[in-house]
Amino acid sequence: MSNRRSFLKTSLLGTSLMLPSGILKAGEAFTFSKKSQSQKPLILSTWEHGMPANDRAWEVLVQSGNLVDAVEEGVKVTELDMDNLSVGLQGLPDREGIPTLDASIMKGDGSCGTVAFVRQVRHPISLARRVMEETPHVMLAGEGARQFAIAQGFPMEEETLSPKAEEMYKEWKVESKYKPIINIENHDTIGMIGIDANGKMAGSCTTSGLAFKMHGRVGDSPIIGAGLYVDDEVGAATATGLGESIIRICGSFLIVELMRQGRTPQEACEEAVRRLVAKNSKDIKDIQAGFLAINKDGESGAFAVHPGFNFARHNQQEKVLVDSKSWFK
Ligand code: SD4
Repeated sequence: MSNRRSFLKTSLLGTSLMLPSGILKAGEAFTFSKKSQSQKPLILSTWEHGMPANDRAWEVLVQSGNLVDAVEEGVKVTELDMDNLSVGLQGLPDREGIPTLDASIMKGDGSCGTVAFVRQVRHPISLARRVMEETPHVMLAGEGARQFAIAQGFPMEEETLSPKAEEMYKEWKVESKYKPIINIENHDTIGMIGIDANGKMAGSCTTSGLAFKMHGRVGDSPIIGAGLYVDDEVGAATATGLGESIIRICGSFLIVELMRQGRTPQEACEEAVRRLVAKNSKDIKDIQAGFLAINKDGESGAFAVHPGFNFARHNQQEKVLVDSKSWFK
């Protein structure tokens, strides 16, 4: 193991110095050949905050060779990002003014752990990992998840809203109307999927969920198969956007199963969006959802319902923010 690790470390370090970084504009996404897409290791994350998260994940992968550590540590950056109002305790609260968090982590061998509707925990992704590694269960929710966090020595945080969240909550209370705004406040969840040099895969997903949701509402992010799914035999997928629309089609599991049947990651993401649009047709103009996928050859894909979804992609050649294509133009 140490030999493999030091080899991985050396080879990654050698190339990481040469990584160019930048932003691909809409239309440039996926114009590269299939061959150039096929890169291992590879890390993809949703949205622009995926860039610093991927940077951290890449650094951990280079240093340790451990992809599960990488996807956990990567999204922890976003959980602490005070500018992100959809991830972590600084996220926008539910309609009672309480931030409640959802997270999941999964390995390609089928191991997984998730927490839902958990309060006062700064790093729900680490709690999800403890569920995976320290319990016989897959999912803990609400007060039970919080008690488990205390038992595991996680510090409990005050439930004071971040200044920005407090301001927006006060504004929201004036009318108390719930209407998600496409690509804004409600869509900043981070989903991260990665494949290492040996073809092993892992993923993580963490969110404070929809702003001003009903107390107790759980989205797709902690639902294995909806917000995240990873299978070393086939590939990995993660989702962002209106969780209800993603749960209805078991989005991430659907994408992995489509890849199992021979679709490319891009084709699988597009088919999942087609299905999501069909199952949510009534409100589709107000629903944003986006998917990311990787297959076991290191090819990747992304697709969204509406324009505006982007994602961060890090491999040995580049670290870039890419605009996803979408169903509606
Ligand atoms: C949810 N999928 O709770 C999350 C929200 C989200 O980017 O993705 N925001 O429904």
